[in-house]
Amino acid sequence: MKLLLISANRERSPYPVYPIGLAFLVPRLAAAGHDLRCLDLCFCEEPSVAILKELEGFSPEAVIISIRNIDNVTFPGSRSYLGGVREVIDTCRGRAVTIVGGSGFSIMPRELMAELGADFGIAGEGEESLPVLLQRLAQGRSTEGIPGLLTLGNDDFTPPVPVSCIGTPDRNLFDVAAYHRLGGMANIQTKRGCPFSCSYCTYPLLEGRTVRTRPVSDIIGEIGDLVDRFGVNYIYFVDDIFNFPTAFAEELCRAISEARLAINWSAFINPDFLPERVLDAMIDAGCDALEFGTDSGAPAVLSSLGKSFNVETIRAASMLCRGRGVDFAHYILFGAPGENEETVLQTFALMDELEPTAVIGMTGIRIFPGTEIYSRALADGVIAPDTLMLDPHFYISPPLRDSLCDLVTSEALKRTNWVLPGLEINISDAMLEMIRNFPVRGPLWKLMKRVSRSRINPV
Ligand code: B12
Ligand code: SF4
Repeated sequence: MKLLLISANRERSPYPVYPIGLAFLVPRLAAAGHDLRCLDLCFCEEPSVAILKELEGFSPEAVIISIRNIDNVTFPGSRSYLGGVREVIDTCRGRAVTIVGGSGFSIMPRELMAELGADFGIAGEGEESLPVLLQRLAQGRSTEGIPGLLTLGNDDFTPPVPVSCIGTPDRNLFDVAAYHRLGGMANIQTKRGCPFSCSYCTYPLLEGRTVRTRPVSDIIGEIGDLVDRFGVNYIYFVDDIFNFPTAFAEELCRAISEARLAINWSAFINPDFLPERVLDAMIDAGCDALEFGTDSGAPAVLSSLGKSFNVETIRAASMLCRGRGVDFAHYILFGAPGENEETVLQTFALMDELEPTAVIGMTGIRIFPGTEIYSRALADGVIAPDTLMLDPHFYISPPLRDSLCDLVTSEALKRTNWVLPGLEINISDAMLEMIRNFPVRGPLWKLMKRVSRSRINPV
C-alpha cells in the first residue's frame, strides 16, 4: 500500500524531539512491502497545505498519524495540541484511510477516537498491530481481534500486547540533522517498561510493567550510525529509567566505552539504583548530565506519590554526582496529595542542601485515567466520573489549591537554579527560540550555572 506517515507533533519546547516512534515502525512497514512517504509537521508553517500537497502528489491509500503529545502537562501555562491533531485528521478524512497511534493517543484511546473521528486507532506499540491491520485492509478482511485496535464508532477493543522483540528504528525518512541542529540531541530507546507504581505516572501504562531490553549490540550499532552518518554527538536516552535494571545499564555503558563512540549523553535517572560503580560506568561512557525523577524532598510526599526511594537515597545519589563534578538536575512535582506549605519548604531546603545544577519544578499534577491519582482526584472532588480528561485537569492538594503557585514562585525567585515552566520562571518560549540560534548541546538546564538572577518570563 502507499502510506503517508505524518508526525503531528509541532511542539518545540523544550526543544523539537525527533519522531522516534514512527522511526520504529518504518522497518516493519517497509518489510511488509509498503511504499512509504513522510511528512513532519514540526517544521511546517501551514500543516493543512502541506498535507493536501502530499495527498494530491502521492495519493496514499492510508495515512499513519503519530500523536506524541495531547497537552503539555503544565499548570498554569497549559496548552492543548488537540486542535492541531484534529486539523490533520479533518484534512485527510475521505481522501485516505486514517490510522492514529502514539503515546498521546494511547493515554486515552477511547476518548481520542470519539474526539478525532479517525477511521482506526492503535493503542500501544505499533510494530506488530499496524502491519496486521494494513494487511487485513489490503485484503478486504475483517479487522476484528487485532491487539490495541479501535475502530470509529466502536468502543470495544482488545488490549494491546507488548511487542516480542524491540527492533532498531530506521531514521532515513525523518530529518535527523534538523532535529540535531535545533535540539542539540538525538534520541535513543534502549528498553521499554517500568515495574514501579508512582501514583501519577502513565509510563507503566504506556510501556508495560515488565522491562524489555534491546540487544546491546543493536544499540551500539544505532549510536555508531547516528555518529557516522548524521554527525550526532549528543544523545538523550528516552527510557523511562536509564539506570534500571542496573546490570543492563552497566553492560550498555561498558559497550559504549569499548566502542569509543564520540558522544556525550543524558537520561532520566532513578536515585535508587545508582551505586558508585554504575555512575562511574555512565560517566566513562560519556554521560555528562543526569536528570533525577525525584518529585519531592518531603518524606510524606514521596510516600504519597508511591516513590520507591526516600530522602536519604536522593541525598546519596546527589552527593555522588557532586563528588564527580557531573551536572545533575532534580525534577520536582509540587501539589501531590499530602503536600502543604511545610512540605514545599522541605523540598526547597533539600534542594538548597544538595546544590544540583538545576531544579525543574512543576506546580500541579496532570491527572490521567488509570493512575492512582485519578482515583484520589475523584475522591477529593477535583474531577467527577464524567469529567472529560482530554481537557487537562491538575491535582493540587486541597490546602494549597489557591496558594501553591504564589508560594513556589516566591521561593524559586530567591534561588538561581530553579526552572518552573508553568510559571515561566527562568524559561519562556522566546528564550528557548533564542538559545536555539546557538550551537548548544545537551539539556538546556545545564546553562543554569550561568544565571545570576532569577526572572519571570526571561527573553
Ligand atoms: C523521553 C520523553 C521525553 C523527552 C524527549 C527526549 C527526546 N530527545 O526525545 C523530553 C524530556 C524532552 C520530553 C519532553 C516532552 N514530553 Co515527553 N516523554 C518522554 C517519554 C518518557 C518517552 C517518549 C519516547 O521517546 N518513547 C519511545 C518511542 C519509541 O515510543 P512512542 O513514541 O510512544 O512510539 C511507539 C508507540 O506509541 C507507537 N506509535 C507511535 N506513533 C504511532 C502511530 C501509529 C499510527 C501507530 C499505530 C502507533 C504509533 O509505536 C511506537 C513504537 O512502539 C514519554 C513517556 C513514555 N514512556 O512513553 C513522555 C511523553 C511522550 N511526554 C509527554 C509530554 C507531555 C511531553 C512534553 C509536552 C512535556 C513538556 N511540557 O515539556 C514535552 C514535549 C516535547 C516535544 N517537543 O514534543 C507525554 C505525552 C502525552 C501527553 N500527556 O500529552 C508523555 C507520554 C509522558 C506523560 N506525561 O504521560 N519527553
Ligand atoms: S515516575 Fe519513573 S519510576 Fe515511577 S512509575 Fe513513572 S517511570 Fe516508573
